[in-house]
Amino acid sequence: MKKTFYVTTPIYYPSGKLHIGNAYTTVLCDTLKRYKNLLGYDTRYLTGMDEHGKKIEAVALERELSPIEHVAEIALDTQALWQRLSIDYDDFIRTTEKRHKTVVQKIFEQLLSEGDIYLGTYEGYYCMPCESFYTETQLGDHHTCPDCQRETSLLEEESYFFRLSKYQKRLLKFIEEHPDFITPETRRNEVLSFIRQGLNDLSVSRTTFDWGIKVVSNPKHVVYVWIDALSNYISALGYGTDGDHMYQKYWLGNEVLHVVGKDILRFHAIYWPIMLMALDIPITFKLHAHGFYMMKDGKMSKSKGGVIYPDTVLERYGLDAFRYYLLRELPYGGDGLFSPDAFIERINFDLANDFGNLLNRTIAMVNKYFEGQITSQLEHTTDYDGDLVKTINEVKKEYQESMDTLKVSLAIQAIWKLISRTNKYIDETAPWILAKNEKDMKILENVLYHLVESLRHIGILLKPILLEAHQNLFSQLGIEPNLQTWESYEFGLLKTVHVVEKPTPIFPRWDVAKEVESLQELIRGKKVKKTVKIPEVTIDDFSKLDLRIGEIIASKPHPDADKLLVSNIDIGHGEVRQIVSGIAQHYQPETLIGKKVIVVTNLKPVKLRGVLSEGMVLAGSNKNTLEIITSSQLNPGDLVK
Ligand code: ME8
Repeated sequence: MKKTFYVTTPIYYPSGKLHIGNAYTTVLCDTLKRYKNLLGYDTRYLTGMDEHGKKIEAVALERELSPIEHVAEIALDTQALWQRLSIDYDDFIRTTEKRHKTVVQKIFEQLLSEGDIYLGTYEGYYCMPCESFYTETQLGDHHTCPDCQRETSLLEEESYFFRLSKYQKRLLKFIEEHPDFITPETRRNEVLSFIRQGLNDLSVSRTTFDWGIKVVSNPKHVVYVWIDALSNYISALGYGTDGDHMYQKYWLGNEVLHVVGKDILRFHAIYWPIMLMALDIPITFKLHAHGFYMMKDGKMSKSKGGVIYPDTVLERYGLDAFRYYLLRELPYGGDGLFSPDAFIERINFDLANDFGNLLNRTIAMVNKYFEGQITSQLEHTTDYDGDLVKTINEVKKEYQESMDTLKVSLAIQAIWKLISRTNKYIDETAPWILAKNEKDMKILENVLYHLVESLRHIGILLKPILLEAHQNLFSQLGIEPNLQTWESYEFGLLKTVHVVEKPTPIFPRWDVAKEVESLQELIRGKKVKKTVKIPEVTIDDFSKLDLRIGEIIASKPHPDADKLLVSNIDIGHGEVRQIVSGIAQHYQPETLIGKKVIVVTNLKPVKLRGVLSEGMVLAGSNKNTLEIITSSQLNPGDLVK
């Protein structure tokens, strides 16, 4: 039977578009899953969205959407993003799903009936964006939030509390007895010292909003974020239901890993294991809390801007460049900078020069000297073969040790050690000199064989990391699938080589100054200057539009959207159209009556927030104002050309 590996990301808040920080954790877990697959594990990867809470409700309201509409939209966007990043997740849980709610309600009632949860009152300073209560001593000057520096408000409410204090000793003992439960070690120490200071009982319900999972036995309360959110790791496996085979297989299987950022370490290292203890569920997971990617100007936040979004980077530089940078640049245990300069330089140096060139040169030489085909010629040795093979073997060990301890950046550095060693092997053996002498042809063939064989090993190690480039490498070198496996990581298994005729570079080199500037503009939130012109249209394209004068005969606010007005417009020849326009912030409906406007009459009808719109009214705008284009002399039905 295969060993099992269950890996999870945090479930992200749909409070805005996901940024590269969120993408980092998701890519990291994807890489770990692919690594375990390479080793032959049976893997399961869970990610998802944490969709409840006051803040999400507020963001939805701001967008004039219901919370469920808002979260559904972000969940779709997020899944589309993960698809673009080739994230190989097996399940995407949303906390608004029934399968999750049922489990949370069951867990809450069980904790309540066993006395681990009790009813009390809570008073504290509440920060809405952070969804956290603080005591007065934790606040900054002017009662501001210690995390985000925004204003807090003093709230008192009835709340259920979870008896963390009861489990303090047991948790401490558990962590002390399991030295690798929390990594890195510095995080483990932080958790230990936090617990030693004493745990306060935790408020786990709210009555001040209702966008959450209701407490079954007291529905004026909703379950407050952490019991709801943390349960996702087992609700997604069907825990507590009849269909719990995934729970049996993966939670009670061989390896369970929660990967989180340092920001939510405490919740996962303290609340979650205590919840499991109270529920009598085995703590099978290990917890890894990584550091943060920062922007030059500070922290990334979904709501504050000044961040960089994965889609824009992906679109321009491609999947592998983005994955490579994320995984390579964040040091184990520490924070890292997302810097445009370093990003472009890594693509140019590591990917295009060191790696891409090695592949290109190797293929070019096999074509030039042997018409694309060579066989193993191990008896025609050079002085450098031994050291190259030694590096191939050493690097495998280093890579495996690093991956097993979640030091992915170090694993990548090990691969680049082999890439450098292979590049050096070209300099040492100087194939172009060997090629000058007929008697050295066998040695030359042996040298090229070593290069291809080394690249094959590099390809195997890159499988979890560079998803397109490793396939490209195997196909350009003509490596069969059975020699792309972990089991085939052994020098000499390749017997014959037949490379493509024309190598295609796998990573383009970029102009550093130009790219850095456009990345910086993206970060500042500006659109990159378009180098393409606005596309031209012909007179035939233009004449497809039917533009006519229309007279507004009635107008009223849209029943469900503050920004929209619904108008009835006479477009001549006895025809009246209903048209919805986004002009409510600029016009009172009654002031529009009698205005003669330009209407696009042959626009396909659509429903805008449930109201049919059969055309469009033309308006001009700049950053200060918006104005409907009107006519004084013309009449309804007159053509505009
Ligand atoms: O905390 N660098 O959701 P969230 C690296 N819903 N990783 C980063 C990052 C950065 N700058 N910023 C965010 C929540 N992350 C809760 C989780 S889990 C039961 C509930 C990553 O949307 C990192 O993994 O705020 C961090 O822990 C997570 O996104 C926070 O995501």
